[in-house]
Amino acid sequence: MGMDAFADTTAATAVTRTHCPYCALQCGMELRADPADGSGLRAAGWEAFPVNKGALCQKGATATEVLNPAARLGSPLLRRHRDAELEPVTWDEALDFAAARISATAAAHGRDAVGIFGGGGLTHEKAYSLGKFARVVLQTPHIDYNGRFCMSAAAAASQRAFGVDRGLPFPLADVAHTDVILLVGSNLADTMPPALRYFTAQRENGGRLIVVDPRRTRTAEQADLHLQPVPGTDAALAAGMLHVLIAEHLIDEEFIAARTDGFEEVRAEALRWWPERVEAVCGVPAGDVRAAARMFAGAGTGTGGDGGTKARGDSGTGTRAGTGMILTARGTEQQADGADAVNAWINLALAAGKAGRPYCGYGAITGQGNGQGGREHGQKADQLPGYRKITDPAAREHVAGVWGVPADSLPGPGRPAVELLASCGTDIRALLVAGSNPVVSAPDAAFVASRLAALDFLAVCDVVLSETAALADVVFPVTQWAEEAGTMTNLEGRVLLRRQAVAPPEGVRSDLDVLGGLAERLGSPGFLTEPAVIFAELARASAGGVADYSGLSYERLDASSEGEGLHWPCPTPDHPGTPRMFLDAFGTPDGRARFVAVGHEPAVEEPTAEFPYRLTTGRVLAQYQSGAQTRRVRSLNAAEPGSFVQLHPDLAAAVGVAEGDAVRVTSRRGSAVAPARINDLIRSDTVFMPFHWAGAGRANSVTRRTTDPVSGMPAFKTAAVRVEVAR
Ligand SMILES: Nc1nc2c(c(=O)[nH]1)N[C@H]1C(S)=C(S)[C@@H](COP(=O)(O)OP(=O)(O)OC[C@H]3O[C@@H](n4cnc5c(=O)[nH]c(N)nc54)[C@H](O)[C@@H]3O)O[C@H]1N2
Ligand SMILES: Nc1nc2c(c(=O)[nH]1)N[C@H]1C(S)=C(S)[C@@H](COP(=O)(O)OP(=O)(O)OC[C@H]3O[C@@H](n4cnc5c(=O)[nH]c(N)nc54)[C@H](O)[C@@H]3O)O[C@H]1N2
Ligand code: SF4
Ligand SMILES: [Mo]
Repeated sequence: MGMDAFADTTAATAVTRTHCPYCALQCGMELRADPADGSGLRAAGWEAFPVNKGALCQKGATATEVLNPAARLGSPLLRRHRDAELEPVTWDEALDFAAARISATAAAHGRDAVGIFGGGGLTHEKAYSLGKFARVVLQTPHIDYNGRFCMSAAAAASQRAFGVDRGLPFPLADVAHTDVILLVGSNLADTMPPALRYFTAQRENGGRLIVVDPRRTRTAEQADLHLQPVPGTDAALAAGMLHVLIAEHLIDEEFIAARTDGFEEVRAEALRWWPERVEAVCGVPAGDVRAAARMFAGAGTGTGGDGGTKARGDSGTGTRAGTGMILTARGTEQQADGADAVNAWINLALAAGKAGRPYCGYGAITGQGNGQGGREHGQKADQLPGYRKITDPAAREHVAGVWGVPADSLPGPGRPAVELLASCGTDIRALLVAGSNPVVSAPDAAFVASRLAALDFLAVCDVVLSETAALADVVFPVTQWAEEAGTMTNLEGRVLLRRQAVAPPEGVRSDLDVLGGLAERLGSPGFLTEPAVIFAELARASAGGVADYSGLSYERLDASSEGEGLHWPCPTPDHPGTPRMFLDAFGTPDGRARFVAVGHEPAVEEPTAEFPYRLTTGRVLAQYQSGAQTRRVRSLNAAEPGSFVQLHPDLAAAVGVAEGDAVRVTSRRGSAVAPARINDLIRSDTVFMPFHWAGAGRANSVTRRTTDPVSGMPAFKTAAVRVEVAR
């Protein structure tokens, strides 16, 4: 089968089944020609696709608007010298200019002076090619990506505990059959609306939901029990719940002995976290800590213990007695102790024996469209394809063999994202950005913008003129989701084929063509640019790795796309894929899960007299990430036109702010100003801002560059701030 099978650009009545350009749910969608729409296409849910079953959120439903040529870049742009404006140029001129500047930088300052910043929304083919381009063409160690801001803490924690990081080690649909869910720092009602149905089904089946979030979100509204901790104190809360399990003999001694190591040290630490002490640190009433622990263990809630399937809901399937899951997202992970906090939650799941068996386990809810796949195939500073370590001699040998270069020519590990951006303009002199808009989304964004401005050369590949592209010397206008074939791995480790539905507009080329064009000019002709061919090479490069894709191909993915799909690892062409991991053994060398002894570190930046409150940040339903795409969609912009500051009536009264007033939120880094939204859905010592906007309302003007030492994750979700009326 040739490439044409995946590029359906023909009849006006044709329906192309593909996947949403945005989040990690990767909802299946059907695109139909619609001459009335500026993009020529209309999106609808794809009923047979098992994850979203026909549902789309409002972002997915309006995603075709960003295909409209009127919304996007149509030609390469070039800034000829520092004080010049960006002007349209030909592709050859833009590629020649960029290649010349990259060569000049490497000649003057060494190969290490050139860096790449990628994105977790890019297809595998793009992410893999960026990694190969860095190591083979540029021969620089310096490549990292925005996934560092997103999933890195949970990834590091899963590797420590289970030896493997696959966001959900089971299909999302399994949550409907687990008895108790502990959902920590996720507002999935807004961030993955079609996923909510599985949580609703779980409660209809007789299950219980506990939500941990400093805000009473639409997700928390669904919970049987909602705990509202002080931001940044999750590790202490998890230790307190473990304390209760130990004190009340609710731990699973048999499971701990049979399947895990390291409990003794963790037990000793947990004994120091009695519920009243937890209340003092986390602001969660001791009684709620006890109730949550008992509910999670399946004790004292009327659930558990009947030894079989409970069919209490209409669906007749019920939840399985004694099962439970802990799911985390960015609230608990984007902290200065993010990996430790996640391990504290994993410790709780292991102690309760709720892992490594059906309808049990820990999962991280991955965020970006290819957040999972983007961290498997070499776009990360310390990594080679197949989720291999770049420091592992056998991994280097294998991947170098696939690439046809000597293993000792591959550079070593580079710097994690925050450090990479901070070294721009000093030892990094030239940077290529693809698939991220750090001027809006990076922590301490004003500092980051100043570092980018200090570069000798910045090139950006994007669909639109993002705030970051606007700073560039060269902007490459690229094709996006429905205009090209590519593969993605969703939050369940399910590998998906995104099919092309429409021809790209005039003047636009793929990121893959940009890399191919630069490689040729930098003396490495023949760099692959065909997605299906690149995927075949990626599959070979991943063979034998943790994330083994070697049994996958475009043909297999195409054929499997309406069924369960194919979950990695999938090591041979007849392997059925692995929807559920860890049922027999965990991914560590000896197959046993590890308890990780973690303490509770204070949030590093504790409130002071000058900065007495905490800022936490996150998302709203109608905007996506830095907003580069969704701020260009009319209906989404009408729904959420700008930033805001959410604050409790008591805090508003204390600082003299009324509804709608312009509020200034100031930290040691800087200020953001946005209108007040006053309600009692948030703790009275904490304010919340979404991060989707540039300009005065930019939340990341206030956030800090402090990172988690284990994973490099920035502490986006706690900063000490002052709050006042902006005059
Ligand atoms: N609409 C929309 N959907 C998206 C995205 C988007 O930008 N917009 N982005 C996608 C991506 S990349 C991601 S990563 C996901 C993120 O998905 P989520 O993690 O669900 O989103 P957030 O809003 O960042 O954070 C979730 C919650 O964490 C809470 N929180 C803050 N501090 C703490 C804390 O200390 N502890 C705990 N337990 N909770 C805390 C916040 O109040 C917030 O409600 O969403 C994906 N889906
Ligand atoms: N304060 C605060 N800040 C945060 C967070 C938070 O919770 N709070 N969350 C963090 C998280 S989890 C994340 S994931 C980051 C995300 O933040 P960013 O990394 O800025 O992510 P996006 O806005 O999705 O940027 C993607 C860019 O790529 C472009 N694009 C789309 N498709 C393609 C393509 O195929 N090729 C190329 N070259 N470009 C394309 C889009 O137009 C857009 O400009 O933000 C982080 N920042
Ligand atoms: S939930 Fe995520 S994947 Fe599904 S339609 Fe919305 S943005 Fe797209
Ligand atoms: Mo993310």
